[in-house]
Amino acid sequence: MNKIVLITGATSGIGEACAKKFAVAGYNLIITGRRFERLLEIKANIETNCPVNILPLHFDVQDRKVVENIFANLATEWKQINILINNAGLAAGRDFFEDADIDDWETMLNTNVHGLLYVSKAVVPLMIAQKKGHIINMGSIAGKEVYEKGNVYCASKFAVDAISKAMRIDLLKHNIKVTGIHPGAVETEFAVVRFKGDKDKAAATYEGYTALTANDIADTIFYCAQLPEHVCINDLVITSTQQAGAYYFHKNN
Ligand code: NDP
Ligand code: 8X3
Repeated sequence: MNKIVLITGATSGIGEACAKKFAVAGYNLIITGRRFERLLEIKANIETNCPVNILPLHFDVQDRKVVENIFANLATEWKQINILINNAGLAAGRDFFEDADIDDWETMLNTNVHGLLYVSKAVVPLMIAQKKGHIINMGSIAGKEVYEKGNVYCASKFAVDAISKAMRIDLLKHNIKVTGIHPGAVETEFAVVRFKGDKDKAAATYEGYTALTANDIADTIFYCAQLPEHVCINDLVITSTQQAGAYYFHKNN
């Protein structure tokens, strides 16, 4: 059986690009997200070009019981997960601390932190049983530097950074690699989600410079996943050439 990669948040953006990249390399895929129609479309699209098996699982990573059930009932042939890409995540709103909506804060913490923990807790035993594995956690430049109006999104990604470091230490004895990927601005549906469908505000996020693309991040993740068994990229920060850190952009005139 080909190697299996599980990608959360594969219905758009970075996750979808990872699905395509790994499928071209012959990996079987477990792709997840809440939008089932999108998962089915992506599966059909990939299957027309690549001879791989794809299991679409639609669930909300915030729902602990559902996550536990889905992985407890995974068919045996899908249990040998080699790589987990914990990518599902979002920013909800971009507001000063005093104006921000507590529901948005809860959504971000429940998705970016709790969701990543629930999926990891379900998948880690499957990797321990194989005596190897690779977990790739999607952090952010927002998990390295706090910026104005980033408050709880930044906190959630700082948590991902800390969890990645903690996993790397605790899972060392199980031969499980842990890699944290921390991109700057990537042009995906991220900004549309953050600004709750306001396409003008979303477009402004990427104005005046060439942002990273989802494919840039998928290529980087794929590189990390292809290294020899004894090599583990721990932590990788990646930005557009026109971005340096969370604040500094060199925009076109
Ligand atoms: P997209 O909005 O394009 O993709 C987000 C993905 O996450 C979708 O597939 C979405 O699926 C899934 N998702 C969101 N919430 C849930 C949930 N509750 N349960 C299950 N799946 C969920 O954005 P990106 O591709 O840009 O984002 C991917 C990751 O990269 C996120 O963790 C984001 O924080 C991170 N990131 C993004 C950057 C950027 O500038 N774009 C930069 C740095 C990090 P669905 O809606 O179908 O559930
Ligand atoms: C997404 C990148 O700079 O909007 O994580 O926080 S940023």
